[in-house]
Amino acid sequence: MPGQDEAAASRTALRICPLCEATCGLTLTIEGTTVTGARGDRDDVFSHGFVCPKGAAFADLDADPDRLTGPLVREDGVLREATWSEAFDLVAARLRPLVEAYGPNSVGVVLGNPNVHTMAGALYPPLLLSLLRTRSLFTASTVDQMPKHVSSGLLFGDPFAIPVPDLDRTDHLLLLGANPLDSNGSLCTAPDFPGRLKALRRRGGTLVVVDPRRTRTARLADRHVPIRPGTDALLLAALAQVLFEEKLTDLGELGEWTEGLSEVREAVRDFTPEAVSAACDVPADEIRLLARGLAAAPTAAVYGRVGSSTVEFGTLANWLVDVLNILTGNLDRPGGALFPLSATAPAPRPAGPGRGFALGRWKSRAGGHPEAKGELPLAALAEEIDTPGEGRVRALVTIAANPVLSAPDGLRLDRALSGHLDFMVSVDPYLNETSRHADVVLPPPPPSQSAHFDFAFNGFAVRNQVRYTPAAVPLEDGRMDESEIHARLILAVSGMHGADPASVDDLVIERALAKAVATPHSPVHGDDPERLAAALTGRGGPERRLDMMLRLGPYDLVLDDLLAHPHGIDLGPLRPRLPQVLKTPSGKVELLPAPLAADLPRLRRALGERPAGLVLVGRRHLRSNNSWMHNIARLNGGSNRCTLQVHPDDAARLGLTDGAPARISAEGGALEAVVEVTDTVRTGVVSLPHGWGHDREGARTAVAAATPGVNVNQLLDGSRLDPLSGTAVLNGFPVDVAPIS
Ligand SMILES: Nc1nc2c(c(=O)[nH]1)N[C@H]1C(S)=C(S)[C@@H](COP(=O)(O)OP(=O)(O)OC[C@H]3O[C@@H](n4cnc5c(=O)[nH]c(N)nc54)[C@H](O)[C@@H]3O)O[C@H]1N2
Ligand SMILES: Nc1nc2c(c(=O)[nH]1)N[C@H]1C(S)=C(S)[C@@H](COP(=O)(O)OP(=O)(O)OC[C@H]3O[C@@H](n4cnc5c(=O)[nH]c(N)nc54)[C@H](O)[C@@H]3O)O[C@H]1N2
Ligand code: SF4
Ligand SMILES: [Mo]
Repeated sequence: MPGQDEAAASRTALRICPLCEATCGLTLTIEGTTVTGARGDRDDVFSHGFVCPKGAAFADLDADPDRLTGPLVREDGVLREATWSEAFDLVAARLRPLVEAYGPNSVGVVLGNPNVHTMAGALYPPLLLSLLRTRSLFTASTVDQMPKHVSSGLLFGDPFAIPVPDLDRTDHLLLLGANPLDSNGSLCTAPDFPGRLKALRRRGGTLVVVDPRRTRTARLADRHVPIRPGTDALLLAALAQVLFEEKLTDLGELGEWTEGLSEVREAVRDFTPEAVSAACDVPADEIRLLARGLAAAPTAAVYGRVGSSTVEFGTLANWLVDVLNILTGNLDRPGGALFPLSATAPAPRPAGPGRGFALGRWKSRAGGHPEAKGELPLAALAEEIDTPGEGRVRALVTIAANPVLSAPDGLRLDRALSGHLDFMVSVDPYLNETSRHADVVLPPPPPSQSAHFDFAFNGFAVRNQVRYTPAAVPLEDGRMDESEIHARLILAVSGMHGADPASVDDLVIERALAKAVATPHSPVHGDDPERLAAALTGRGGPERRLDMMLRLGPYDLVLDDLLAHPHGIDLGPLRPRLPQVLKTPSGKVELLPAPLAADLPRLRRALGERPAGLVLVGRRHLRSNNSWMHNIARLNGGSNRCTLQVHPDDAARLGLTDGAPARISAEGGALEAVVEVTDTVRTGVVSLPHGWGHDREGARTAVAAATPGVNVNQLLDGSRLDPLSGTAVLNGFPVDVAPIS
């Protein structure tokens, strides 16, 4: 009976959602080998059943008919289907000789956001980069969180020592430039962020939101401060100034682990509420109230994200966020901002001085931009390709990246990719605005066919926990696991083409164990690396590496523990970790590092600056994710549209009409978008989302192409950067808007 067969073929499987940083556990419904539905896993130890519309659309995303099913190679200018061995043969034949002829920096590597959402993206790029030895590394960090890495590097000596707000226990959250009700949170992994904010309000806590738009998050707050874009660093400096002036600083036990307090007091002296008020467009009295509220709360956390990062003073703002947490004694205490400890982090070293964090160790060839964390600004990628001269980037490897839409001046990059490269390879499931330029496209399988572990986000989670989900359905015939794609790519570009891809994992395991047995504080110190390697369990390289990392980690866990607990293992609330996390030369929190002090005069000059006209900010929509989810009909449309939001007063002044097109122009170019008149944006500010502009020929994303929208980053020419981090200024840049008659 067919009915019975169908029932027998229907089953469920667990899968951690890879679509945003919240890392919710999903229960997938599967018929045969097809995912037909997804709901929140109620037994997940961290997400407890939460799911958002993107996670609920997992089946549609997984089965998108526009996903590439096999590799493509370019022949006579046209991309055609190819076998995997043809594809890797071509990479080895074309890319390796360029490295040999022009040196390692002639190969650019671009790593995009989804690398932090795949196991392959966490496990393989470090080896790729160490074997290629290229300094031409560009990632999504320089259009996102690099200011945080730089400020953490300087303050704590470790760019990954990023404190996260203790959402579930804090009494007071001051949130700047983040809209977790739509983004579901970032550098603060918290499934059901909305529920956690509501719980904060319910237990009598206070939520303050600083955002030029009255976002869904702002609507939940006790107080919304509609700041003028780009001025968060001024506001935060004034908060610090008030704390000093009114003797509200109280470092508590942190005092012992901090140096430079009086220097900071001196540094913020000029930034009084009266001095910053006009630039921020926030009344001085209100700034004083904000500072007093922060100081008076039993526990509090200051947290800033994209809107205080991709701005002119991004690194200063990110630094001041932590300075305020320190001045109020809230860093590293329950209810404040704490450092998570993930299960795959190396076992903590004993406290003591470290090597610190160096900045600007080399500069980019064309623009002279200083490196940060080994990376060059993504905004400088096009000029590194199209500026002639020695050391020019001639070949590009893009992995899970769509810089034509995500970085400033996509048209220039478009031209650089099509006209100035000798070779390009993309690891991407789609043929989109960027990968359409590649000579070889290597598509990973849909997420249901991949295992999942959050190497990155467990380190930024509001609760220590660990979860692993093996692939929910077997790898389809003709597909290649993304880990194997990465391993074969590494072999092809490093002169080892044709070797067994398993040898890549063996090499990493060998290196890691050799280091661990020689490290005094490692749990395997003095042990025999060969015995340890033989003891690793797991089917295949990635699982064996996960097992190894767990064994070398802080919790005495092995892979089998994770397999025995499919809904995850809770490792408890965040705990204080100072001074152990510090790796500064002094072994202390260095409160006023020299590079930040040197950037303060620039901030001081901003006290007197006022934009003559409008400035533009971005926004995110709950049913979008950067550039690559507009191809899912269920997520596209409705309120998820690429409209220019304008305040009614500005619309009246400029003669703009709701629903009618307008022309937006800025230093990098001009665009046309439909106006949406709404008082959710403040006056003087317009908002256009990013990730749109799906009208390029040669891309294969039919649904997205039907409502393409425009690429907001085309308004930029790539020259506006936060100087310390090389991060593009994507928020708060000047634009002109006029009606189109
Ligand atoms: N104006 C403006 N610009 C912005 C932003 C903004 O707020 N405003 N935000 C910035 C931020 S925060 C970020 S992180 C960047 C993101 O910038 P990018 O990382 O360049 O872009 P994404 O759209 O996230 O997608 C990257 C690519 O990954 C592919 N992909 C999806 N899943 C997988 C997978 O499993 N494996 C592989 N190999 N590929 C996959 C997609 O098809 C897509 O081509 O954009 C930035 N750009
Ligand atoms: N639905 C959805 N979720 C996502 C993504 C997505 O594209 N869509 N992208 C993911 C990625 S890659 C990231 S990095 C995270 C980002 O997560 P969030 O940081 O929460 O992202 P946004 O929603 O862009 O929030 C930034 C806010 O800053 C405001 N803003 C702009 N300029 C300023 C300013 O100068 N000062 C202040 N105080 N505010 C300002 C904007 O109005 C906006 O509301 O989201 C992730 N989750
Ligand atoms: S909140 Fe993020 S992780 Fe959770 S279901 Fe939605 S997209 Fe997936
Ligand atoms: Mo991001």
